[in-house]
Amino acid sequence: VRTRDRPQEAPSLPYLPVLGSLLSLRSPHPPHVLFKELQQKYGQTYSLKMGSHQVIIVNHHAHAREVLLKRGRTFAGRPRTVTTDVLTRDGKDIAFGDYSATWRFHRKIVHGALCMFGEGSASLQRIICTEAQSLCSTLSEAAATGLALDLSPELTRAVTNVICSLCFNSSYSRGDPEFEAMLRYSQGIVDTVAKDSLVDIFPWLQIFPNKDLRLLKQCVAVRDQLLQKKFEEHKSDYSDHVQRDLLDALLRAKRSAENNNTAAEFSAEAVGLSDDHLLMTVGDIFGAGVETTTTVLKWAITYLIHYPEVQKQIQEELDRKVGVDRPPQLSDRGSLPFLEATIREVLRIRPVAPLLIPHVALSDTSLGDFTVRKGTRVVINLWSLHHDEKEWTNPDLFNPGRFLSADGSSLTLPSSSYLPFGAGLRVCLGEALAKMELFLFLSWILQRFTLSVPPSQSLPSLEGKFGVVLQPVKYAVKATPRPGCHSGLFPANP
Ligand code: HEM
Ligand code: PLO
Repeated sequence: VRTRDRPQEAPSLPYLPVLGSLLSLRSPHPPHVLFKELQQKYGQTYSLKMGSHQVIIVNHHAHAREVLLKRGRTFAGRPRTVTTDVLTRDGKDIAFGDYSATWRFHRKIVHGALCMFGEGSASLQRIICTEAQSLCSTLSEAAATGLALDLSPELTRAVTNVICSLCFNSSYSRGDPEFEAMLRYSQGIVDTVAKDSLVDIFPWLQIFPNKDLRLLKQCVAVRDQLLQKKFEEHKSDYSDHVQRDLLDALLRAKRSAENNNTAAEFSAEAVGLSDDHLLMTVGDIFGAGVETTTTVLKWAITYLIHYPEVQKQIQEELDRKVGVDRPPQLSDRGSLPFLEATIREVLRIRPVAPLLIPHVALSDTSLGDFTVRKGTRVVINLWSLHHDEKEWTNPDLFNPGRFLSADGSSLTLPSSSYLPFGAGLRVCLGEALAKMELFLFLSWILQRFTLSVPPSQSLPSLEGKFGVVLQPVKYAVKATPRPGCHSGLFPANP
Protein backbone atom coordinates (compact mmCIF):
# COMPACT_ATOMS: atom_id res chain seq x y z
CA VAL A 1 0.00 0.00 0.00
CA ARG A 2 1.40 3.38 -0.98
CA THR A 3 1.24 5.76 1.92
CA ARG A 4 -0.01 8.72 -0.11
CA ASP A 5 -3.16 6.79 -1.06
CA ARG A 6 -4.04 6.33 2.55
CA PRO A 7 -6.49 8.84 3.91
CA GLN A 8 -4.64 11.28 6.12
CA GLU A 9 -5.55 13.11 9.24
CA ALA A 10 -5.07 16.86 9.12
CA PRO A 11 -1.97 18.02 11.09
CA SER A 12 -3.00 18.56 14.67
CA LEU A 13 -2.02 20.96 17.42
CA PRO A 14 -0.96 19.10 20.56
CA TYR A 15 -3.75 18.40 23.01
CA LEU A 16 -4.32 16.97 26.45
CA PRO A 17 -7.28 15.00 27.75
CA VAL A 18 -10.08 17.30 29.00
CA LEU A 19 -8.12 20.52 28.27
CA GLY A 20 -7.80 19.81 24.57
CA SER A 21 -5.43 22.21 22.78
CA LEU A 22 -6.11 25.06 25.19
CA LEU A 23 -2.45 25.42 26.18
CA SER A 24 -1.39 26.02 22.56
CA LEU A 25 -4.10 28.63 22.11
CA ARG A 26 -2.94 31.06 24.79
CA SER A 27 -2.11 34.24 22.92
CA PRO A 28 -2.38 38.01 23.20
CA HIS A 29 -4.00 38.00 19.74
CA PRO A 30 -7.67 37.43 18.94
CA PRO A 31 -8.44 33.91 17.63
CA HIS A 32 -8.63 34.77 13.91
CA VAL A 33 -5.14 36.32 14.04
CA LEU A 34 -3.72 33.43 16.05
CA PHE A 35 -5.30 30.87 13.67
CA LYS A 36 -3.70 32.69 10.73
CA GLU A 37 -0.28 32.60 12.40
CA LEU A 38 -0.53 28.91 13.30
CA GLN A 39 -0.57 28.10 9.56
CA GLN A 40 3.19 28.63 9.49
CA LYS A 41 3.69 25.69 11.79
CA TYR A 42 0.80 23.38 10.86
CA GLY A 43 -0.12 24.27 7.27
CA GLN A 44 -3.24 25.90 5.83
CA THR A 45 -5.66 23.31 7.18
CA TYR A 46 -5.07 21.86 10.62
CA SER A 47 -7.01 20.47 13.52
CA LEU A 48 -7.18 21.06 17.24
CA LYS A 49 -9.30 20.02 20.18
CA MET A 50 -11.63 22.26 22.14
CA GLY A 51 -12.26 20.17 25.20
CA SER A 52 -13.39 16.91 23.64
CA HIS A 53 -14.50 18.42 20.31
CA GLN A 54 -12.46 17.92 17.15
CA VAL A 55 -12.15 21.23 15.30
CA ILE A 56 -10.67 21.81 11.83
CA ILE A 57 -9.41 25.29 10.98
CA VAL A 58 -9.49 26.24 7.30
CA ASN A 59 -7.28 29.15 6.20
CA HIS A 60 -7.30 28.83 2.40
CA HIS A 61 -10.08 29.66 -0.04
CA ALA A 62 -9.89 26.38 -1.95
CA HIS A 63 -10.72 24.38 1.18
CA ALA A 64 -13.23 27.03 2.28
CA ARG A 65 -15.07 26.60 -1.03
CA GLU A 66 -14.97 22.85 -0.66
CA VAL A 67 -16.64 23.12 2.77
CA LEU A 68 -19.22 25.74 1.81
CA LEU A 69 -20.00 24.82 -1.80
CA LYS A 70 -18.68 21.48 -3.11
CA ARG A 71 -19.58 19.59 0.07
CA GLY A 72 -22.00 22.24 1.29
CA ARG A 73 -24.69 19.84 2.39
CA THR A 74 -22.30 17.58 4.31
CA PHE A 75 -20.88 20.58 6.17
CA ALA A 76 -24.19 22.41 6.74
CA GLY A 77 -24.52 21.43 10.41
CA ARG A 78 -24.01 23.76 13.37
CA PRO A 79 -22.53 22.85 16.75
CA ARG A 80 -24.54 23.27 19.91
CA THR A 81 -22.85 25.38 22.52
CA VAL A 82 -23.88 26.50 25.98
CA THR A 83 -24.08 30.19 25.03
CA THR A 84 -25.91 29.84 21.73
CA ASP A 85 -28.37 27.45 23.39
CA VAL A 86 -29.17 30.19 25.91
CA LEU A 87 -29.66 32.73 23.10
CA THR A 88 -31.75 30.53 20.80
CA ARG A 89 -33.70 28.20 23.15
CA ASP A 90 -31.53 25.23 22.12
CA GLY A 91 -31.01 26.08 18.46
CA LYS A 92 -34.58 26.96 17.47
CA ASP A 93 -33.29 29.75 15.21
CA ILE A 94 -31.71 29.90 11.75
CA ALA A 95 -28.10 30.94 12.33
CA PHE A 96 -27.24 28.61 15.24
CA GLY A 97 -29.84 25.93 14.47
CA ASP A 98 -28.65 22.62 13.05
CA TYR A 99 -29.38 21.55 9.45
CA SER A 100 -33.00 20.37 9.37
CA ALA A 101 -36.34 20.71 7.59
CA THR A 102 -37.29 23.37 10.15
CA TRP A 103 -34.15 25.37 9.41
CA ARG A 104 -34.81 25.20 5.66
CA PHE A 105 -38.44 26.22 6.13
CA HIS A 106 -37.58 29.25 8.25
CA ARG A 107 -34.93 30.41 5.77
CA LYS A 108 -37.58 30.23 3.05
CA ILE A 109 -40.11 32.27 5.01
CA VAL A 110 -37.53 34.97 5.82
CA HIS A 111 -36.34 35.03 2.23
CA GLY A 112 -39.92 35.49 1.02
CA ALA A 113 -40.60 38.26 3.52
CA LEU A 114 -37.39 40.11 2.57
CA CYS A 115 -38.29 39.79 -1.13
CA MET A 116 -41.66 41.35 -0.40
CA PHE A 117 -39.75 44.53 0.52
CA GLY A 118 -37.16 43.84 -2.14
CA GLU A 119 -35.39 46.01 -4.63
CA GLY A 120 -38.24 45.57 -7.10
CA SER A 121 -40.68 47.47 -4.95
CA ALA A 122 -39.62 50.94 -3.90
CA SER A 123 -40.63 50.40 -0.29
CA LEU A 124 -37.28 49.23 1.11
CA GLN A 125 -35.50 52.16 -0.51
CA ARG A 126 -38.10 54.49 1.00
CA ILE A 127 -37.60 53.01 4.48
CA ILE A 128 -33.80 53.31 4.30
CA CYS A 129 -33.88 56.86 2.91
CA THR A 130 -36.23 58.03 5.66
CA GLU A 131 -33.67 56.83 8.20
CA ALA A 132 -30.76 58.31 6.22
CA GLN A 133 -32.55 61.66 6.22
CA SER A 134 -33.09 61.53 9.96
CA LEU A 135 -29.46 60.51 10.54
CA CYS A 136 -28.24 63.45 8.43
CA SER A 137 -30.45 65.85 10.41
CA THR A 138 -28.85 64.65 13.64
CA LEU A 139 -25.40 65.18 12.11
CA SER A 140 -26.39 68.70 11.02
CA GLU A 141 -27.60 69.60 14.50
CA ALA A 142 -24.34 68.37 16.00
CA ALA A 143 -22.36 70.28 13.34
CA ALA A 144 -24.27 73.49 14.07
CA THR A 145 -23.25 73.35 17.72
CA GLY A 146 -19.70 72.40 16.80
CA LEU A 147 -20.02 69.16 18.79
CA ALA A 148 -18.19 65.95 17.95
CA LEU A 149 -20.54 63.00 18.30
CA ASP A 150 -20.18 59.30 19.06
CA LEU A 151 -21.86 58.05 15.88
CA SER A 152 -22.44 54.55 17.17
CA PRO A 153 -25.91 55.04 18.76
CA GLU A 154 -27.03 57.21 15.81
CA LEU A 155 -25.99 54.64 13.20
CA THR A 156 -27.45 51.84 15.31
CA ARG A 157 -30.80 53.62 15.54
CA ALA A 158 -30.93 54.22 11.78
CA VAL A 159 -30.10 50.58 11.02
CA THR A 160 -32.40 49.29 13.79
CA ASN A 161 -35.32 51.25 12.40
CA VAL A 162 -34.86 49.67 8.97
CA ILE A 163 -34.92 46.14 10.38
CA CYS A 164 -37.68 47.12 12.82
CA SER A 165 -39.84 48.19 9.87
CA LEU A 166 -39.16 44.86 8.18
CA CYS A 167 -39.67 42.67 11.25
CA PHE A 168 -42.27 44.54 13.30
CA ASN A 169 -43.56 47.43 11.17
CA SER A 170 -42.38 49.85 13.86
CA SER A 171 -39.54 52.28 14.59
CA TYR A 172 -37.83 54.17 17.43
CA SER A 173 -37.31 57.89 18.01
CA ARG A 174 -34.19 59.32 19.64
CA GLY A 175 -34.08 58.57 23.34
CA ASP A 176 -36.86 55.93 23.26
CA PRO A 177 -36.30 53.88 26.46
CA GLU A 178 -37.05 50.61 24.65
CA PHE A 179 -34.32 51.46 22.14
CA GLU A 180 -31.85 52.35 24.90
CA ALA A 181 -32.61 49.00 26.55
CA MET A 182 -32.07 47.25 23.23
CA LEU A 183 -28.66 48.91 22.82
CA ARG A 184 -27.62 47.66 26.25
CA TYR A 185 -28.81 44.07 25.98
CA SER A 186 -27.50 43.65 22.45
CA GLN A 187 -24.01 44.80 23.42
CA GLY A 188 -24.14 42.38 26.36
CA ILE A 189 -25.03 39.53 24.00
CA VAL A 190 -22.35 40.46 21.45
CA ASP A 191 -19.77 40.54 24.25
CA THR A 192 -20.64 37.14 25.63
CA VAL A 193 -22.30 34.85 23.10
CA ALA A 194 -20.12 32.29 21.32
CA LYS A 195 -17.15 34.06 22.83
CA ASP A 196 -14.12 31.90 23.11
CA SER A 197 -15.28 31.51 26.67
CA LEU A 198 -14.71 28.46 28.74
CA VAL A 199 -18.39 27.55 28.90
CA ASP A 200 -18.35 26.68 25.23
CA ILE A 201 -15.39 24.39 25.66
CA PHE A 202 -16.38 22.79 28.92
CA PRO A 203 -20.16 22.58 29.22
CA TRP A 204 -19.77 21.30 32.75
CA LEU A 205 -18.31 24.65 33.80
CA GLN A 206 -21.75 26.17 33.72
CA ILE A 207 -22.43 24.70 37.12
CA PHE A 208 -19.78 27.05 38.49
CA PRO A 209 -20.55 30.74 38.80
CA ASN A 210 -19.62 32.34 35.52
CA LYS A 211 -19.82 36.08 35.10
CA ASP A 212 -20.24 36.04 31.32
CA LEU A 213 -22.95 33.42 31.36
CA ARG A 214 -24.86 35.36 34.01
CA LEU A 215 -24.67 38.55 31.94
CA LEU A 216 -25.73 36.68 28.81
CA LYS A 217 -28.76 35.19 30.58
CA GLN A 218 -29.79 38.62 31.88
CA CYS A 219 -29.48 40.22 28.45
CA VAL A 220 -31.33 37.38 26.74
CA ALA A 221 -34.16 37.73 29.27
CA VAL A 222 -34.53 41.43 28.41
CA ARG A 223 -34.45 40.64 24.68
CA ASP A 224 -37.02 37.87 25.05
CA GLN A 225 -39.37 40.25 26.84
CA LEU A 226 -39.13 42.71 23.96
CA LEU A 227 -39.69 39.97 21.36
CA GLN A 228 -42.61 38.55 23.33
CA LYS A 229 -44.25 41.98 23.48
CA LYS A 230 -44.00 42.44 19.70
CA PHE A 231 -45.30 38.90 19.24
CA GLU A 232 -48.39 39.46 21.43
CA GLU A 233 -49.15 42.76 19.67
CA HIS A 234 -48.95 41.08 16.28
CA LYS A 235 -51.07 38.11 17.32
CA SER A 236 -53.80 40.40 18.63
CA ASP A 237 -54.21 42.38 15.40
CA TYR A 238 -53.22 39.71 12.91
CA SER A 239 -55.25 39.41 9.71
CA ASP A 240 -54.94 36.83 6.92
CA HIS A 241 -55.46 39.60 4.39
CA VAL A 242 -52.57 41.94 5.13
CA GLN A 243 -48.93 41.04 5.62
CA ARG A 244 -47.23 44.00 7.22
CA ASP A 245 -43.86 42.49 8.08
CA LEU A 246 -41.77 39.38 8.77
CA LEU A 247 -43.62 38.54 11.98
CA ASP A 248 -46.92 38.53 10.05
CA ALA A 249 -45.34 36.24 7.44
CA LEU A 250 -44.28 33.82 10.20
CA LEU A 251 -47.73 33.95 11.84
CA ARG A 252 -49.36 33.29 8.49
CA ALA A 253 -47.16 30.21 7.91
CA LYS A 254 -48.12 28.94 11.36
CA ARG A 255 -51.85 29.49 10.77
CA SER A 256 -51.77 27.78 7.44
CA ALA A 257 -49.91 24.77 8.90
CA GLU A 258 -52.50 24.58 11.68
CA ASN A 259 -55.46 24.85 9.31
CA ASN A 260 -54.24 22.44 6.66
CA ASN A 261 -52.98 19.65 8.83
CA THR A 262 -54.90 18.29 11.70
CA ALA A 263 -52.72 15.16 11.91
CA ALA A 264 -50.33 15.36 14.84
CA GLU A 265 -47.19 14.72 12.81
CA PHE A 266 -47.91 17.82 10.69
CA SER A 267 -48.83 20.06 13.59
CA ALA A 268 -47.28 23.53 13.72
CA GLU A 269 -45.10 22.21 16.54
CA ALA A 270 -43.82 19.29 14.47
CA VAL A 271 -42.83 21.35 11.39
CA GLY A 272 -41.01 23.83 13.61
CA LEU A 273 -43.59 26.59 13.83
CA SER A 274 -43.94 26.66 17.58
CA ASP A 275 -44.04 30.09 19.23
CA ASP A 276 -40.43 29.51 20.32
CA HIS A 277 -39.30 28.91 16.72
CA LEU A 278 -41.10 32.01 15.45
CA LEU A 279 -39.63 34.18 18.19
CA MET A 280 -36.11 32.86 17.68
CA THR A 281 -36.22 33.38 13.90
CA VAL A 282 -37.38 36.96 14.21
CA GLY A 283 -34.81 37.45 17.02
CA ASP A 284 -32.07 36.28 14.65
CA ILE A 285 -33.06 38.59 11.85
CA PHE A 286 -33.49 41.51 14.23
CA GLY A 287 -30.12 40.82 15.91
CA ALA A 288 -28.25 40.15 12.66
CA GLY A 289 -29.97 43.06 10.97
CA VAL A 290 -28.76 45.49 13.64
CA GLU A 291 -25.28 44.37 14.65
CA THR A 292 -23.75 43.48 11.29
CA THR A 293 -24.70 46.49 9.17
CA THR A 294 -24.00 48.95 12.01
CA THR A 295 -20.56 47.40 12.50
CA VAL A 296 -19.68 47.73 8.81
CA LEU A 297 -20.84 51.37 8.74
CA LYS A 298 -18.66 52.08 11.76
CA TRP A 299 -15.64 50.40 10.12
CA ALA A 300 -16.27 52.29 6.89
CA ILE A 301 -16.34 55.61 8.73
CA THR A 302 -13.26 54.69 10.77
CA TYR A 303 -11.30 53.94 7.58
CA LEU A 304 -12.59 57.08 5.82
CA ILE A 305 -11.28 59.13 8.73
CA HIS A 306 -7.90 57.42 8.45
CA TYR A 307 -7.86 57.84 4.66
CA PRO A 308 -9.26 61.33 3.91
CA GLU A 309 -8.12 61.04 0.29
CA VAL A 310 -10.47 58.05 -0.18
CA GLN A 311 -13.28 60.05 1.38
CA LYS A 312 -12.57 62.94 -0.98
CA GLN A 313 -12.55 60.65 -4.00
CA ILE A 314 -16.00 59.24 -3.06
CA GLN A 315 -17.32 62.78 -2.64
CA GLU A 316 -15.96 63.84 -6.03
CA GLU A 317 -17.61 60.81 -7.62
CA LEU A 318 -20.89 61.72 -5.89
CA ASP A 319 -20.63 65.35 -7.04
CA ARG A 320 -20.01 64.23 -10.62
CA LYS A 321 -22.66 61.53 -10.86
CA VAL A 322 -25.40 62.66 -8.46
CA GLY A 323 -24.75 66.35 -7.79
CA VAL A 324 -26.26 68.23 -4.85
CA ASP A 325 -29.82 68.78 -6.03
CA ARG A 326 -31.14 65.35 -5.13
CA PRO A 327 -30.17 62.56 -2.74
CA PRO A 328 -28.47 59.39 -4.03
CA GLN A 329 -30.72 56.43 -4.79
CA LEU A 330 -30.25 52.73 -5.49
CA SER A 331 -30.30 53.28 -9.23
CA ASP A 332 -27.06 55.29 -8.82
CA ARG A 333 -25.19 52.19 -7.62
CA GLY A 334 -23.96 51.32 -11.11
CA SER A 335 -22.50 54.78 -11.63
CA LEU A 336 -20.62 55.02 -8.32
CA PRO A 337 -17.97 52.28 -8.68
CA PHE A 338 -15.49 53.94 -6.33
CA LEU A 339 -17.99 53.95 -3.46
CA GLU A 340 -18.90 50.31 -4.20
CA ALA A 341 -15.20 49.39 -4.29
CA THR A 342 -14.73 51.10 -0.91
CA ILE A 343 -17.58 49.05 0.59
CA ARG A 344 -16.00 45.86 -0.78
CA GLU A 345 -12.63 46.83 0.66
CA VAL A 346 -14.12 47.53 4.10
CA LEU A 347 -15.78 44.09 4.05
CA ARG A 348 -12.43 42.54 3.07
CA ILE A 349 -10.14 44.25 5.54
CA ARG A 350 -12.50 44.01 8.54
CA PRO A 351 -14.86 41.07 7.96
CA VAL A 352 -17.85 41.28 10.32
CA ALA A 353 -17.66 37.59 11.17
CA PRO A 354 -13.95 36.74 10.80
CA LEU A 355 -14.56 33.07 11.68
CA LEU A 356 -18.09 32.87 10.16
CA ILE A 357 -20.25 30.67 12.39
CA PRO A 358 -18.73 27.19 12.92
CA HIS A 359 -19.97 24.47 10.57
CA VAL A 360 -20.27 20.77 11.49
CA ALA A 361 -19.72 17.65 9.35
CA LEU A 362 -23.02 15.76 9.29
CA SER A 363 -21.37 12.49 8.13
CA ASP A 364 -17.90 11.02 7.64
CA THR A 365 -16.33 12.88 4.72
CA SER A 366 -13.13 14.45 3.46
CA LEU A 367 -11.57 17.83 2.88
CA GLY A 368 -8.84 17.90 0.25
CA ASP A 369 -6.70 14.87 1.13
CA PHE A 370 -7.80 14.84 4.76
CA THR A 371 -10.40 12.61 6.32
CA VAL A 372 -13.05 14.29 8.40
CA ARG A 373 -15.14 12.38 10.88
CA LYS A 374 -18.84 13.02 11.46
CA GLY A 375 -19.35 15.65 14.14
CA THR A 376 -16.09 17.51 13.44
CA ARG A 377 -16.49 21.27 13.75
CA VAL A 378 -15.14 23.32 10.87
CA VAL A 379 -14.06 26.91 11.36
CA ILE A 380 -13.49 28.93 8.18
CA ASN A 381 -10.96 31.62 8.97
CA LEU A 382 -12.22 34.41 6.72
CA TRP A 383 -9.52 36.64 8.17
CA SER A 384 -6.85 34.39 6.57
CA LEU A 385 -8.70 34.35 3.24
CA HIS A 386 -9.02 38.15 3.22
CA HIS A 387 -5.40 38.75 4.31
CA ASP A 388 -3.70 36.04 2.23
CA GLU A 389 -0.44 37.57 0.93
CA LYS A 390 -0.49 35.29 -2.14
CA GLU A 391 -3.90 36.61 -3.15
CA TRP A 392 -3.78 40.27 -2.14
CA THR A 393 -0.93 42.76 -2.58
CA ASN A 394 -0.27 44.44 0.78
CA PRO A 395 -3.32 42.84 2.39
CA ASP A 396 -3.12 45.10 5.46
CA LEU A 397 -3.33 48.24 3.35
CA PHE A 398 -6.76 49.82 2.87
CA ASN A 399 -6.98 50.27 -0.89
CA PRO A 400 -10.40 50.39 -2.59
CA GLY A 401 -8.58 50.68 -5.93
CA ARG A 402 -7.81 46.95 -5.82
CA PHE A 403 -11.48 46.32 -6.67
CA LEU A 404 -11.43 48.60 -9.73
CA SER A 405 -10.31 48.15 -13.33
CA ALA A 406 -7.14 50.00 -14.34
CA ASP A 407 -9.05 53.05 -15.60
CA GLY A 408 -11.25 53.05 -12.47
CA SER A 409 -14.47 52.83 -14.46
CA SER A 410 -15.67 49.37 -13.45
CA LEU A 411 -15.69 47.01 -10.47
CA THR A 412 -13.55 43.86 -10.42
CA LEU A 413 -12.97 40.90 -8.11
CA PRO A 414 -9.18 40.52 -8.08
CA SER A 415 -9.15 37.27 -6.08
CA SER A 416 -11.52 34.44 -5.25
CA SER A 417 -10.17 34.53 -1.70
CA TYR A 418 -13.08 36.79 -0.74
CA LEU A 419 -16.30 35.60 0.95
CA PRO A 420 -17.60 38.38 3.25
CA PHE A 421 -21.09 36.84 3.38
CA GLY A 422 -20.03 33.18 3.30
CA ALA A 423 -21.37 30.97 0.48
CA GLY A 424 -23.58 27.96 -0.20
CA LEU A 425 -26.49 26.69 1.88
CA ARG A 426 -25.54 28.77 4.91
CA VAL A 427 -24.84 31.97 2.97
CA CYS A 428 -25.94 35.16 4.72
CA LEU A 429 -29.68 35.77 4.38
CA GLY A 430 -29.31 39.54 4.59
CA GLU A 431 -26.65 40.15 1.93
CA ALA A 432 -28.87 42.10 -0.48
CA LEU A 433 -30.44 44.15 2.31
CA ALA A 434 -27.06 44.91 3.90
CA LYS A 435 -25.59 46.06 0.59
CA MET A 436 -28.51 48.41 -0.06
CA GLU A 437 -28.19 49.91 3.41
CA LEU A 438 -24.42 50.35 3.20
CA PHE A 439 -24.71 52.05 -0.17
CA LEU A 440 -27.55 54.40 0.75
CA PHE A 441 -26.34 55.38 4.24
CA LEU A 442 -22.77 56.03 3.12
CA SER A 443 -23.73 57.93 -0.02
CA TRP A 444 -26.22 60.12 1.86
CA ILE A 445 -23.71 60.93 4.60
CA LEU A 446 -20.77 61.62 2.25
CA GLN A 447 -22.82 63.72 -0.14
CA ARG A 448 -23.51 66.13 2.72
CA PHE A 449 -20.66 65.83 5.22
CA THR A 450 -16.93 65.38 5.57
CA LEU A 451 -16.05 63.21 8.54
CA SER A 452 -13.00 63.66 10.74
CA VAL A 453 -11.92 63.51 14.37
CA PRO A 454 -11.57 66.76 16.35
CA PRO A 455 -8.00 68.13 16.14
CA SER A 456 -7.38 67.40 19.83
CA GLN A 457 -8.19 63.72 19.37
CA SER A 458 -5.95 60.97 18.00
CA LEU A 459 -7.10 58.73 15.15
CA PRO A 460 -9.37 55.86 16.21
CA SER A 461 -7.81 52.41 16.54
CA LEU A 462 -8.13 50.07 13.56
CA GLU A 463 -7.69 47.01 15.72
CA GLY A 464 -11.19 46.15 16.73
CA LYS A 465 -12.67 44.15 19.54
CA PHE A 466 -13.29 40.50 18.81
CA GLY A 467 -16.66 39.03 19.76
CA VAL A 468 -19.39 37.31 17.77
CA VAL A 469 -18.84 40.31 15.48
CA LEU A 470 -15.56 42.25 15.13
CA GLN A 471 -16.36 45.77 16.35
CA PRO A 472 -14.39 49.04 16.14
CA VAL A 473 -13.80 51.04 19.32
CA LYS A 474 -15.88 54.04 20.37
CA TYR A 475 -14.76 57.58 19.47
CA ALA A 476 -16.25 60.99 18.67
CA VAL A 477 -16.65 62.13 15.06
CA LYS A 478 -16.82 65.66 13.73
CA ALA A 479 -19.19 66.03 10.77
CA THR A 480 -18.48 69.14 8.69
CA PRO A 481 -21.25 70.12 6.25
CA ARG A 482 -19.98 70.27 2.67
CA PRO A 483 -20.37 73.57 0.83
CA GLY A 484 -23.55 73.63 -1.24
CA CYS A 485 -25.18 70.78 0.67
CA HIS A 486 -27.82 71.56 3.28
CA SER A 487 -29.57 68.76 5.06
CA GLY A 488 -33.00 70.28 4.46
CA LEU A 489 -32.28 70.85 0.79
CA PHE A 490 -34.35 68.04 -0.62
CA PRO A 491 -37.21 65.85 0.53
CA ALA A 492 -36.48 62.54 2.24
CA ASN A 493 -37.66 60.30 -0.54
CA PRO A 494 -36.49 60.10 -4.11
C1 HEM B 1 -25.03 34.42 8.31
C2 HEM B 1 -22.11 38.08 7.05
C3 HEM B 1 -25.83 41.18 7.37
C4 HEM B 1 -28.78 37.50 8.49
C5 HEM B 1 -23.92 35.16 7.97
C6 HEM B 1 -22.58 34.63 7.86
C7 HEM B 1 -21.78 35.66 7.49
C8 HEM B 1 -22.59 36.83 7.38
C9 HEM B 1 -20.28 35.59 7.24
C10 HEM B 1 -22.17 33.19 8.21
C11 HEM B 1 -22.11 32.26 7.04
C12 HEM B 1 -21.66 30.87 7.46
O1 HEM B 1 -21.71 30.53 8.65
O2 HEM B 1 -21.22 30.12 6.61
C13 HEM B 1 -22.86 39.24 7.06
C14 HEM B 1 -22.34 40.57 6.76
C15 HEM B 1 -23.39 41.43 6.86
C16 HEM B 1 -24.57 40.65 7.22
C17 HEM B 1 -20.89 40.87 6.39
C18 HEM B 1 -23.42 42.93 6.68
C19 HEM B 1 -22.66 43.58 5.89
C20 HEM B 1 -26.95 40.46 7.67
C21 HEM B 1 -28.28 41.01 7.78
C22 HEM B 1 -29.12 39.97 8.10
C23 HEM B 1 -28.31 38.77 8.18
C24 HEM B 1 -28.66 42.47 7.53
C25 HEM B 1 -30.61 39.98 8.34
C26 HEM B 1 -31.49 40.35 7.53
C27 HEM B 1 -28.01 36.37 8.56
C28 HEM B 1 -28.53 35.06 8.97
C29 HEM B 1 -27.44 34.16 8.91
C30 HEM B 1 -26.29 34.96 8.48
C31 HEM B 1 -29.96 34.73 9.38
C32 HEM B 1 -27.44 32.68 9.24
C33 HEM B 1 -27.62 31.82 8.00
C34 HEM B 1 -27.66 30.33 8.29
O3 HEM B 1 -26.96 29.88 9.21
O4 HEM B 1 -28.38 29.61 7.59
N1 HEM B 1 -23.89 36.52 7.67
N2 HEM B 1 -24.19 39.34 7.34
N3 HEM B 1 -27.01 39.10 7.91
N4 HEM B 1 -26.67 36.26 8.26
FE1 HEM B 1 -25.47 37.78 7.68
C1 PLO C 1 -26.19 40.02 17.82
C2 PLO C 1 -26.74 40.45 19.16
C3 PLO C 1 -28.25 40.23 19.19
O1 PLO C 1 -28.78 40.72 20.39
C4 PLO C 1 -28.55 38.74 18.98
C5 PLO C 1 -27.92 38.24 17.71
C6 PLO C 1 -28.65 37.47 16.85
C7 PLO C 1 -28.14 36.92 15.58
C8 PLO C 1 -26.61 36.99 15.40
C9 PLO C 1 -26.12 38.36 15.94
C10 PLO C 1 -26.48 38.55 17.47
C11 PLO C 1 -24.63 38.56 15.65
C12 PLO C 1 -24.27 38.36 14.18
C13 PLO C 1 -24.74 37.00 13.65
C14 PLO C 1 -26.24 36.90 13.92
C15 PLO C 1 -26.67 35.70 13.11
C16 PLO C 1 -25.79 35.78 11.85
C17 PLO C 1 -24.74 36.87 12.10
C18 PLO C 1 -23.94 35.89 14.32
C19 PLO C 1 -25.63 37.64 18.36
C20 PLO C 1 -23.40 36.60 11.48
C21 PLO C 1 -22.53 37.73 11.15
O2 PLO C 1 -23.01 35.49 11.23
